Amino acid sequence: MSIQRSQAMFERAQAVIPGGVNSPVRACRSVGGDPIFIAQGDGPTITDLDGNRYLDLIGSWGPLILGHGHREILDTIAETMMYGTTFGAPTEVEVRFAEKLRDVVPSMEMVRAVSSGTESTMSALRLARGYTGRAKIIKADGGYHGHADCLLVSAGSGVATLGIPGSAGVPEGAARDTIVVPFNDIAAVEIALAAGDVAALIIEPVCGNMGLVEPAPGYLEGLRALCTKHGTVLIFDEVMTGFRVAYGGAQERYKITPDLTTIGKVVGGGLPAAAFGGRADIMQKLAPLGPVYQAGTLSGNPLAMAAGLKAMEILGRPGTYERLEQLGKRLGDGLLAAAQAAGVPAQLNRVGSMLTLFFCGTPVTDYASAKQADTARFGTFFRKMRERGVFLPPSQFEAMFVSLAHSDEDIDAITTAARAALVD
Ligand code: HOZ
Repeated sequence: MSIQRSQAMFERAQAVIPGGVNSPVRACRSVGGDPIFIAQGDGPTITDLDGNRYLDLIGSWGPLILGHGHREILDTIAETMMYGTTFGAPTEVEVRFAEKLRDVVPSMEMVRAVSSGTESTMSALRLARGYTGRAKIIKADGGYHGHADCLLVSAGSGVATLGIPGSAGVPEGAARDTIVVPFNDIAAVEIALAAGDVAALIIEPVCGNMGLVEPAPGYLEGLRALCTKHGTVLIFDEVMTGFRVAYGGAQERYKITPDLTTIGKVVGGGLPAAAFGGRADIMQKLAPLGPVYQAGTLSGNPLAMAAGLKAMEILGRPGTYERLEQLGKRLGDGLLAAAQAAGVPAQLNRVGSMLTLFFCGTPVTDYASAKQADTARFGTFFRKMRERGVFLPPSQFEAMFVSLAHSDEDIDAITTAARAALVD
């Protein structure tokens, strides 16, 4: 397989874009080899500049739960754009988007739309601090909530992928009020909350940014009870899990009601949209009603709202999440069987259509155990899968995403490729 055109484009890109990419993990540094440049997406596949076609398990890191180029989404965008692309003034579609979110995720009594997951978590934290009058926040070791200063502490995703402890440029003061606890360790949260001075606990209810890690039974219930006891705002970061692990996200799947929710990816239907929302008494602290400032020129952008609303409508059709569960299970079972057949130590963590194959012999329940995985083996696996026409996330510490556009045959082709990649 030749990737000559991608390589030439990567050369050009590096002259004008730092590292040649607009988001670091895409550079494929931790897995070795050059990135491919994408020319086109179609259903479950993407095609690169050299004409190579791949079964895609990134799905733009989660948003494309319907696959690439879904006809109804494209038609919606085309129809909407004929009326204009942005106004910086309210539109009806924003109201319908917020109403839909509230209907599907009832804890989001009020909603504000933003343009990215990072904006949603950053804004939710400021709101929680403004509401409580407290400064401290708690996050999980290896939890990733976008790249706001106070959240780039022991963060997962790209920071974990590149093996760096945090980020230069984050002032000491911005990180001083961030308390880090191990995921799935309720006792650590209890200790951190004891002084009663924590504004918010922000958590991915299913971690997706240290690879996929499921909450232990009782963990989310424990967080809910402790936050209520200490007057701390419980924020579920459902940017990855929203409309993914269930229609109503992880909070529906695990039956836990957070105070605030941040959501993104799927809710933009492939365009840049995200939102945060929650208890009306907290949300009413936002300007112009309250003293907490938050704003954005492209917030509630009509194209993104319309695409997201259409995606949410399509996902509400009968059988959607059963099908995603079947596909996810088929892939997870197939990948684990491939590793077992090859005699490679592996753990398969999966919730619905999100999954990670960790190359290690012991269960992965938090960031410390995720870091036991053999990242060199993952790099080899990534490259061999790409040579066989399967596009995996280029990091051991990210999740694979299955879409409704994948067929059983696609999944079987992926596991067949894995069998070959793991023995060869
Ligand atoms: N690392 C982020 C996902 N967990 C975003 C990656 C990207 O878009 O390149």
